[in-house]
Amino acid sequence: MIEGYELLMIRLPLVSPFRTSFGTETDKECILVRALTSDGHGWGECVASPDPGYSAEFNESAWLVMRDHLIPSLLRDQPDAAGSPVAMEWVRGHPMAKAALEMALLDAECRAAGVSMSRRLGGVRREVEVGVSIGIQGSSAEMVARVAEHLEQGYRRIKLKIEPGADREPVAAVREAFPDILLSVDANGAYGPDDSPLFESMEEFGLLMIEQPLEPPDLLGHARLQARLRTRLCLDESVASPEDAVAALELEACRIINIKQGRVGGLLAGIAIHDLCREQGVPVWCGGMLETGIGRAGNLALASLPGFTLPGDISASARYFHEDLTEPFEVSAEGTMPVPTGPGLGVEPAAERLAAITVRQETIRKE
Ligand code: OSB
Ligand code: MG
Repeated sequence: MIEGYELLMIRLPLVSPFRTSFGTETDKECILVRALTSDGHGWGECVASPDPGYSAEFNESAWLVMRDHLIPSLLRDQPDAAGSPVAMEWVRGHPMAKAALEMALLDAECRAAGVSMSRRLGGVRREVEVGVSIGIQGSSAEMVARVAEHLEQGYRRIKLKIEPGADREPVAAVREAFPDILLSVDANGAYGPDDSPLFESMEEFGLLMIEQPLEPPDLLGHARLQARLRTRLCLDESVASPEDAVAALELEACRIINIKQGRVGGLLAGIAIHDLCREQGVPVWCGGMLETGIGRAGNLALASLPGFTLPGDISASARYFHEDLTEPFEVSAEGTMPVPTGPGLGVEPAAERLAAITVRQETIRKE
């Protein structure tokens, strides 16, 4: 039985500011959820940020919709983890809030059954290939230096954030310094329909993909751009559900999909997108949202599924935090990370550490 949920707002300083086309983050501030069940507890991490810059959700909206709408539905309907998306379906939108609650139920069930999350989701790998996402830097020279550091650490794929005014030049500099690496760019929707010449001019860099060049709702624009390019487009923000993935593939708006469990409404929805893409021979990879060790453990479990054939944005704890919330995740010299094998997510935040970074807490219990 689901007895309640605990909501925790936490704040962790980032080792360095992370700049994207939609803003700069200096701290990781997010909601952790703990499902309290008669069989024990389970953790989930909500990938929303303080501001609605990446998508419409943000921490306060997620907190309220969980507290006042989603959790009361789960307490009333008492679904198992697999049934939780249906119990939450009446609430329109809010995929990140829903995903966090589902993750906590999955973790609780897996822990109680002594099964790892990877196994539960259908994972087939014990370790996954990982990449790193590098924020916009002050200069091309700094960008090249950041890339060099991460290549030395073993990362298998480098992704550069770009925005108008910080695109061709830093990418050209990195490509010149490292002619053979797997290199991609992510615009977080910062460009418009008039920017196809820019992307055509970047064909010469042999990019692995261009992630989310245009605004999220613009599937038609992505389809038109993809038709003009050899370089593959990858959608992130545009795919907020399995139905969006069906539409994107049918419209040929992309040739690769970035799967983030939070953005698509949960790990189970992530599996649905994975399965669809696998049937159609479309590569997928696991995106990231600067998660703490809890969310990272979920990402590793998801990335262990067979269709995740490109390195994910799953980097070492040290790339994000001086001290993670869980045991630190590390990247091997070969650019891989082990998939947790313990029950559930396979991680448990240390109570003292958690208390030190919690800025707000509320528990919602079954009456
Ligand atoms: O667009 O993939 C993105 C981080 C926050 C919000 C959006 C994105 C990102 C990243 C970082 O690129 C991925 C990570 O290392 O977690
Ligand atoms: Mg992205």
